[in-house]
Amino acid sequence: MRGKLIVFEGIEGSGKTTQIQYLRQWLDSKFTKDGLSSDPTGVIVTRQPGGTSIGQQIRQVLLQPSVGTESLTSTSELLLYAADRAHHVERILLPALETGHLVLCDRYTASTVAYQGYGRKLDLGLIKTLNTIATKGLTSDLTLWLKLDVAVGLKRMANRGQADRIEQAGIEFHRRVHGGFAAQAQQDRFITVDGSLTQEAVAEQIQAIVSTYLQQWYAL
Ligand code: T5A
Repeated sequence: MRGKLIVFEGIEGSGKTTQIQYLRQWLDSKFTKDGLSSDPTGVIVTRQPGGTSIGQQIRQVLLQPSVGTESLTSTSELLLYAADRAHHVERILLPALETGHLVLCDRYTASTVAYQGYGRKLDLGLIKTLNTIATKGLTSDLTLWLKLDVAVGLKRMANRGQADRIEQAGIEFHRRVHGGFAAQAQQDRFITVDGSLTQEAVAEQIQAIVSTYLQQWYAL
């Protein structure tokens, strides 16, 4: 059976990385408890950008605060995210899904729509085309949008220390990004999660949503 792709999306500090770890632990214990440890063949956690070794180099160029006196242009930024995605889809996502894995991916195509489309104001039609090329048409089976107020997310990140290049963009940029996620919220299999609650409460919401999908996918 082909695997399934669950994507986590949201603004900076919305809690994606934290929630992926919660979900992974919950899935591991659920599959073991239900005697399904070999079906799916295992949970894989990955991310964009930076889910491959080449992707990590691309991630560094994208997120380091500056390269000498030069800064990336919006178009070079877009193409680097697309390059990371093309490589990651072909090297990690497609092989994992073809061998039946359940994949949890930190960010995917909706981030490019939100950040480069709404945030940088690049052409949404061009982004759609690039996403289709980079993914070879692979779409997520479920996208969880961790919805959070922009100021709260940025405050969480500020508490964590040094900001990366994208985090350093002004609050208006991040508000447009938030609007970009909201604009995608009516899409199929794009589910909104309240990211403002405690970590445990957010994890419970996600487990309830994923449970209904596991029933459809694996008859659990
Ligand atoms: N990007 C990415 C684009 O512009 N275009 C694209 O196409 C793609 C794919 C990637 C950057 O690239 C941009 C978006 C990003 O700017 P990243 O590191 O993957 O960088 O993305 P970030 O969102 O910056 O990831 P972070 O790890 O920094 O944030 P998370 O994963 O959303 O949040 P998390 O879980 O690390 O939590 C952040 C802090 O908040 C706390 C945590 O303990 C942590 O300190 N926290 C909570 N606090 C209170 N209540 C909760 N419920 C909390 N949950 C977490």
